Amino acid sequence: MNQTLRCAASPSLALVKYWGKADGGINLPATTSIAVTISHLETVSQVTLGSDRANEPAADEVFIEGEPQPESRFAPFFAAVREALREDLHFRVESVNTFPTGAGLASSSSGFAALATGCTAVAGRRLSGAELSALARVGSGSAARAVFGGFTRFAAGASFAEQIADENHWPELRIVIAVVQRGSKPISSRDAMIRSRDTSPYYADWVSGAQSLAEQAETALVNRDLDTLGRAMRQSYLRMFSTMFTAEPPVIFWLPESVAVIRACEQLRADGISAWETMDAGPQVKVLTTAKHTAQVCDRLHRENPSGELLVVGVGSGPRLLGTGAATASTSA
Ligand code: 2P0
Repeated sequence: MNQTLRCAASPSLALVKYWGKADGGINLPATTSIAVTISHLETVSQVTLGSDRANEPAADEVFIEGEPQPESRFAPFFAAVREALREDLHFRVESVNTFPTGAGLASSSSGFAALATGCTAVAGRRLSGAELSALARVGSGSAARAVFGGFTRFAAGASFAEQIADENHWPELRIVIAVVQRGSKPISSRDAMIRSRDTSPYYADWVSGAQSLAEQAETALVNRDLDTLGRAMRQSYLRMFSTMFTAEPPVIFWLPESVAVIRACEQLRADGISAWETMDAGPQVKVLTTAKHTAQVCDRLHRENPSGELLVVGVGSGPRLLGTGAATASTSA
């Protein structure tokens, strides 16, 4: 009988961005990123273990929201799983997201964090946090961070991310996600990242300035200093986008509604409310604030875009194993 289990993981939202890859390995970051794992949004993956024995699937299969995924996207990851486990195992995976897929809400981070955790657990194995992070990284760079709860650092050139502080470090922190458009983005973040590196005249400056922003952000978040963190965040996302705007051809994920949210955050700050926005490879805007100001932030953003959806989340935990299917990980050999 096949063994099956389910694993849930939440996305890693970069406060200071990973944008660009270093040479020498798969998804090694060119820039240090600082991130928070967010609560409530999750990828839930059901992982079924096959093997090289007869009558069991010999190939890996992945379905997201019921759609079969191209083998090439997952092949390096499954090869890394087999290498880490030193076993010729194969997996069937069915994943669903509790949030829009491929719309710049970091579904690849939660997706590969859930997969790395689920594939190793279903094989009855437990890796260290660093090993799990390195494995998830092969699937997607940002997933290296999502195997941890709380706050993380993924240093330039490193093969795994590390936790800076756990999910209890900053309980008042809230993230208001303004979903300005659902649906997939016109270009994948991976391709946009490659194009920025290969064609933007600003890419080298982006990389050389990133370390200082990461250090400022890390100190600020250790001190729970939202305004200092916010200023480093703002520089990070705007510099990242400057490499996209100046790529050839340019990559423009922003929509008019995204800009309206950015303007609304400026207004909130002018009114004395700490609300600091960031954006990723998509049109959604994520606004960091505190529990005390969340209602005012939501009111202001709702007035700006009455038809837009707002999600309020906090700091989340790392991946968790859910109920099992036909058998549990502990029953495996
Ligand atoms: C981040 N992003 O730090 C940055 C900021 C989007 C903008 O990591 O090629 O899907 O799989 O390593 O992780 C999104 O890119 O890229 C991302 P790959 P990934 O979260």
